[in-house]
Amino acid sequence: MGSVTSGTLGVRRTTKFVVKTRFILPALALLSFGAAACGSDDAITVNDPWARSSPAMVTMGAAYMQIAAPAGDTLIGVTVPASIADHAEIHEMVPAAEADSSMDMGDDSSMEIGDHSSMDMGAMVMQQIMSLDLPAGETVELKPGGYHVMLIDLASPLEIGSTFDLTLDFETADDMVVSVEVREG
Ligand SMILES: [Cu+2]
Repeated sequence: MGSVTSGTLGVRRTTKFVVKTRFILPALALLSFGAAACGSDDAITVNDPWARSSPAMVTMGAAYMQIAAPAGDTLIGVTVPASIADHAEIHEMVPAAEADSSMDMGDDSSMEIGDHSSMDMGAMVMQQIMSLDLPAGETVELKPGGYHVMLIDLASPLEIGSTFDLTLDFETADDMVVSVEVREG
């Protein structure tokens, strides 16, 4: 959980590309044995971090990105400078019916037909999750309508073209600071 300066990401990405190209054949050979031995290839990569611009009266913001952890990891926290927002949370989108339900685990007979109109098909609500699993070999996408980083109590509106730092806290890997670009939502 050491700190990483914000300039590191771009350098790391460039380096990774070169390494990957040069060692692609040995890497494939290793993969055929089901083992990835090259430590530098295990580095987590974060692509295209961006945030929606926020209207003047809105106090919450959302940030998105794609995260790949070749060796597998877990995102366990996100922090944002106080000059941007009070704090940040990891959120997921779930069907409203699921979020509201009182743990009625799929017992069909208990479904009362015509009882009420709470079954809003398609309605989604967001809720906080304490961690986001990053399975090995997969790219986890944070995007509108899915997982996202919620910025709570914005200090000021997020303006198009501005950038801010987000620190990603991983269970295994070192913290990573990414520069988030504000774009039109
Ligand atoms: Cu949210």
